[in-house]
Amino acid sequence: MTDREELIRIVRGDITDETVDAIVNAANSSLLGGGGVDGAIHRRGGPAILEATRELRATTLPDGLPTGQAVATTAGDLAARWVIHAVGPVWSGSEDRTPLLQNAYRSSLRVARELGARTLAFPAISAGVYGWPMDDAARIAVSTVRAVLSSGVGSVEHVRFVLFSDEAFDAFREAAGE
Ligand code: AR6
Repeated sequence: MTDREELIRIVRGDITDETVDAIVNAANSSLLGGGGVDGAIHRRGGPAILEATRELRATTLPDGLPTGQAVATTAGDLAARWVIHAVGPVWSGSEDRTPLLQNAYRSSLRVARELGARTLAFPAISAGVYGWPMDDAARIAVSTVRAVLSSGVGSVEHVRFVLFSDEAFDAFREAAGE
């Protein structure tokens, strides 16, 4: 097994069941919740997460969090220390927004590093409500995270992509070369 294979794992499941230092949320710019994985994280994590994001909106992020950026809060009742809220781009057929999706992953890893997080779980950012084709979303996710981890900088030792559907699981395994 290579170092790279030990760093990244592709698993099928519900990200709110993960026990990791930080769970990444596919949030929106409002940071005030939504459907999909965002809804699941807020439901399972309890009101402390919304309290924390409201506080961010009232202080440092009055206009919300721009696309491609990430910010951490408490993880409330989840089995994690932090939730890192990342905003992926809405998919567009007319404009290549790949750099914004890459930024959502890179920003999450940067925030994780600042926190000193060692283990991290990601969902398939932008591949649900935001409409990104799954195969492409998976390739961008895996290659971006690999590139950051292989630079060897920072605290993150293990990244789990936690995929909710067979389609997503298969796409990420393919992207990871498994
Ligand atoms: N665990 C892991 N993955 C999940 C879970 C879960 N519990 N629930 C859904 N997914 P989405 P987006 C998968 O729509 O496309 C929200 O309303 C889902 O099947 O959650 O970035 C936000 O507030 C899909 O593969 O995120 C934003 O408004 C993937 O997670 C908007 O949706 C991402 O789907 C963000 O859209």
